[in-house]
Amino acid sequence: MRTAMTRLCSPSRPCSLLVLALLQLAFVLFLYRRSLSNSFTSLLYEDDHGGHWDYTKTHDVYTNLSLITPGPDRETLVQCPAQSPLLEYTFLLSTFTVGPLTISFQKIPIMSKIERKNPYVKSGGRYTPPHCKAWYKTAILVPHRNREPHLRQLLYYLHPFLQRQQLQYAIYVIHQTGNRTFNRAKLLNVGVREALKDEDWDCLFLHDVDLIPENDHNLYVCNKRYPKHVSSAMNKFKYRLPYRMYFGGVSALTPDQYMRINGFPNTYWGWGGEDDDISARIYFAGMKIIRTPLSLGHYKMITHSMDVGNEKNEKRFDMVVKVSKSWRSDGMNSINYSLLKREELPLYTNITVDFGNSPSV
Ligand code: UDH
Ligand code: MN
Repeated sequence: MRTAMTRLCSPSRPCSLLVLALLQLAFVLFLYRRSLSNSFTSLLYEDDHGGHWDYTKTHDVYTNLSLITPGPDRETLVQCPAQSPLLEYTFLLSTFTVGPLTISFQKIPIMSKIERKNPYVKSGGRYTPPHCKAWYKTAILVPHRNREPHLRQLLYYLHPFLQRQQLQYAIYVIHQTGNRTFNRAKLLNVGVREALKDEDWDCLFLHDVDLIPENDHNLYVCNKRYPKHVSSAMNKFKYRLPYRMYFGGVSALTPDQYMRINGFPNTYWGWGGEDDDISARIYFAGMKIIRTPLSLGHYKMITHSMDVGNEKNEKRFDMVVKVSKSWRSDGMNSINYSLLKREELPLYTNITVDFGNSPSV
């Protein structure tokens, strides 16, 4: 019986055709394997689109924190690696990157427990990696009134998250006292002014107290060119942007970008509108908004109801349409406040300001 080989290779049909077909097959197999391994690595590492993360597989935000040990003399430190090794973990001699974090709000941790779990956080909620020089210095600014349980959740999750990114950072809580209607944007202006007295920060993170990042590859650093909206995919909006210009929740600006937009408006009392004003001033100042990719910008918001003293601002729509006229005069160049207290607490710097006791404006 003639074999397939002899059928294909004969004096009239040289073997070269068979060789060609085999080569083609090998090439197709090679491409197939490459595309498989590409899709595998994009599961593990952030790419330009944020990667494809599996949020059903999560890990503890305190993973690897015990690897942080006292460091040598600060003079001898070298630059930290480009990607923090603390964002990876080793299991059975293989290295894994997980990304998504386990977040639960069932228990509210007490402050002393958070302090115990973060032994390298210094007074004022400051941290500097003990073993290498950080690439970035980030200040986290949290507007606050009457949300202590949320604040404890935020501190519990944010401290290890930031340490694992090997950042130099500090957390500032700007607390509005008095019974005047809440003013989120003005509190953030105060926070920026006060934080910049301490340190030449590379990046300012403006951060709602009730939003917890769900992916540890969502790096808390600024984009050098443009203001960045970070909480692009919040659970309360089904992990999508609620609308195209949305700038609420968590955002990141360099001090230079912050000053170029004249900071945030001081005149939005009560809930809503100030984030749309900020979005508009970014464009009026000749910049654009960039965004953390949706797959990476996942945030869980602690469920809450509307706060007393932060009722909807009925004037917000009228105000937002006038930003082109207002942004140059309402902001960092017009802020006034009375600073009541500045305290270096173990897990954060508390800045208490009084915006007065007069009724809502
Ligand atoms: N904030 C306080 N105290 C207040 C009000 C606001 O600390 O009394 C701060 C806090 O950082 C908060 C941020 O301002 O995260 C923004 O306010 P918010 O959380 O009320 O804003 P959100 O967009 O509003 O979450 C949702 C309104 C609640 C609707 C409830 C429907 N179930
Ligand atoms: Mn909220």
